[in-house]
Amino acid sequence: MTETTAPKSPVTNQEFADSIREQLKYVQGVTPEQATAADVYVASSLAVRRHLQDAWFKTQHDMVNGNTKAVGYFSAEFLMGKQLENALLNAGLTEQFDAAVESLGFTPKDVIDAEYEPGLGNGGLGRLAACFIDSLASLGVPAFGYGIQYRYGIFKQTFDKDGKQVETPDYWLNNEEPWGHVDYNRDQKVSFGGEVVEENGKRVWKPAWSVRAVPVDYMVPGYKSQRVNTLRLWTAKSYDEFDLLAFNRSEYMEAVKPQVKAENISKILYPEDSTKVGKELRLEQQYFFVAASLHDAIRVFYPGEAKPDLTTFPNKITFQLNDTHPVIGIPELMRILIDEYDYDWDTAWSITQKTFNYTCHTLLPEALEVWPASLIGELLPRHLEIIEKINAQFEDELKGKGIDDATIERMRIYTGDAVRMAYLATYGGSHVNGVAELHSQLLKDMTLKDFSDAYPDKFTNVTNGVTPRRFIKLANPALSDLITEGLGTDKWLSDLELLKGLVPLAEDDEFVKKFAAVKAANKHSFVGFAKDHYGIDIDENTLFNTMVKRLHEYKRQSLKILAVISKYAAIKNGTVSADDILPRTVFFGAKAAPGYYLAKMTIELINNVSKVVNNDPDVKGKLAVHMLPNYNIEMAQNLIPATELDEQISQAGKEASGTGNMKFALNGALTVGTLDGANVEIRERVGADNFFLFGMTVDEVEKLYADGYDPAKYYEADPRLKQAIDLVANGTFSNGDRNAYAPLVSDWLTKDWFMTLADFSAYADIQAEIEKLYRDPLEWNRKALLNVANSGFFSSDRSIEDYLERIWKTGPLA
Ligand code: B1H
Repeated sequence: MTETTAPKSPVTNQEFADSIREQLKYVQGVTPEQATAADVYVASSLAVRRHLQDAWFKTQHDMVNGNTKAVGYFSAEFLMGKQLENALLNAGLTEQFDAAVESLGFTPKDVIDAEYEPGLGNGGLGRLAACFIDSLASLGVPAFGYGIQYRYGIFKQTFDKDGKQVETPDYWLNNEEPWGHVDYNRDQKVSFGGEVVEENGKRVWKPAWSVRAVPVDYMVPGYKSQRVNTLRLWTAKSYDEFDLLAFNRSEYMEAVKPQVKAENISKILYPEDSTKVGKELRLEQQYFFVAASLHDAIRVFYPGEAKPDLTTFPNKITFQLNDTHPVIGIPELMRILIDEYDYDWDTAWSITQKTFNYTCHTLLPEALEVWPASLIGELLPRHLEIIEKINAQFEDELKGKGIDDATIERMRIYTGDAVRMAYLATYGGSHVNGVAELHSQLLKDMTLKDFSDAYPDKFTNVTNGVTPRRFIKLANPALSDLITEGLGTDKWLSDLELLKGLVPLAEDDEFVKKFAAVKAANKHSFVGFAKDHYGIDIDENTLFNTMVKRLHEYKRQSLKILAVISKYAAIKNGTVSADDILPRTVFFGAKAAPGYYLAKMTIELINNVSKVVNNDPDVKGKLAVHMLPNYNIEMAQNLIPATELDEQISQAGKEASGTGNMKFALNGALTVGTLDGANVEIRERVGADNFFLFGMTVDEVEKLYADGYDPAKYYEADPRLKQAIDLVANGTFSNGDRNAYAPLVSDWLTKDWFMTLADFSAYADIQAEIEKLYRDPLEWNRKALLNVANSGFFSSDRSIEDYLERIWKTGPLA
């Protein structure tokens, strides 16, 4: 077939322009004169897709016919960010695009900016999935991303006049979306409810209702790899579009009920992060996408075969479960094999266990999903039977290993009314991995200790990474050019360890000054971005200090804001002389889960501290605080390159990895952080001298919990802390209202589960060290450059190579 010939070489400027014109004419239905930047964006995107089409076919063909096992990455979230610019880069079409749109009278940046960012993820976990599929394609590994095309992504965040978070729906599909290709002919039926009956000695599931899963395909072009993988996101449609009988009875609402019920499944992304949400709809979503994906994979790898030999399935594809959200796939594959393809239990189990692997992303026990068995029974009765049987087999296996009853009791997958998805995943797959060295160790020592004792060989680590294409090349073109200049090659974009070649340049003052100039230019650009997007004025001659991530108590935005308040008080009181004050601008960006009370109150506090501080003439030019609304990928791409000091200050033992920390280090920010998650590995690599470490270690945290933690003691002991908390309590940031933050203050003084107060003094103390270094720009920038040079390990390409070697046992297509 013609699809197997090499993909076309990049089109010329002229061809690209012609392609845009053609799309404008026949797809958009506008003349070049009528076209807006948004039209040109859509036309350009279609032109890029068109260009990639043959490589996409070829990759699919080679995947099915080649001898390399594919990867199926199952994830409830893919936080992709804007597509066009990234696709142009990976396809090698950036220059042609620039020339083409200019010839049409447009500015490339306006066209790129016209894209509406899809927000189909909450935070780090969803962005990791997006980085991973970029790396898989760039390494030439055949892969599918499987997930859900939510109609509404993560909510849009604004702040009301009191500084409270307001969530509005993110109706991203209200805009033309040229990237997703809806494929009605590759649909799957997904069923729910009903009962299981005995027929001819077989258990037969008679579901009560079904929805139609329709795939929306996104091309995932690899960087310079000539490979184009697929991100297949399912959307739920109704089989019973419309109940005409009800309509004819004038029951209009009733008439659309089946449609609404079906479409609700892919309606909205749950805006939770690091907590579990036990909602029926959420389980429906999880089952919906994994059931459709498993059937889809069988269809893809055994085309047209009614009785495929599925014992070969684990040689065709391996499925990675991104956290517990897709774990219902394990009993679903068992059900498919036994009920639909007549395999016996043991064969089915062997296939299933070989096919799945599980990544755990948390250490918080409350984040491990546990579904009520009663709910699974109602929604998926056949799966509950299978889970019961898996559990029985599991207990037998543990007994056979000589494990005592008390331990077995603790390890049960299914006990009482609880089905523990992390345990099901650990037993039901071949490998379990954590996402940073420390995290994987703590999983073995604590969260999944019994399992690690019983199955030590299953456990491994794969430290997270980020794609250098989006987070260096696109986000920071000036730094990219300087790196290429320093290394004499741009190969570092697909082999990030080459950044090591910059280490000697840290001794070259001229190069360090160029590096400093890049940072200054990025700060300058961000000032413009912030003015345009948020209407704020920023003094670029201040230290840019950033804390961006989801709002969660364990991440300790509280620690940062208390330190800011303490600094504010010191300036006001004259405890520091004007000359000693290092001017700083503090940026926060954080969304809070809508139902997370203390997190939302923290946002409100930050906003109101910002109001007071920024309007106080006494601190003008010395300290400014901005809570930037709606932190998303676009903001990250603009703010990270402009940041000089990055905050990674979670309580040790709570942040599984973090990936923002990697993006900042790679963009030449210094980190102030605790020994938590991937911070540990970043510090090891960039060197202890180039990282501001403070705070308790995991062991010290554990000891303090064991000894009995009393936050009030710390409040009394450090006058800086006492003053900061008193200012929150006495209404300084709430127009004199002493009740406004009472719940937060009371939590700090009586509970403080994440030990913000215990770490405050160390955090406040290290600020002096930070400011001292910043006063020596050459030394600061030398260290920042060493962060860049030594962070090549944190490429998601390296993460994927580790997965290939340690877990997936596969590699690139020939
Ligand atoms: C991470 C989540 C998460 N861990 C539940 N767990 C969710 C949990 O919608 N939910 O219910 C959504 C997300 N997210 C993050 O994963 C970790 O906190 C980070 O430390 C880590 O870097 C990231 C990627 O591994």
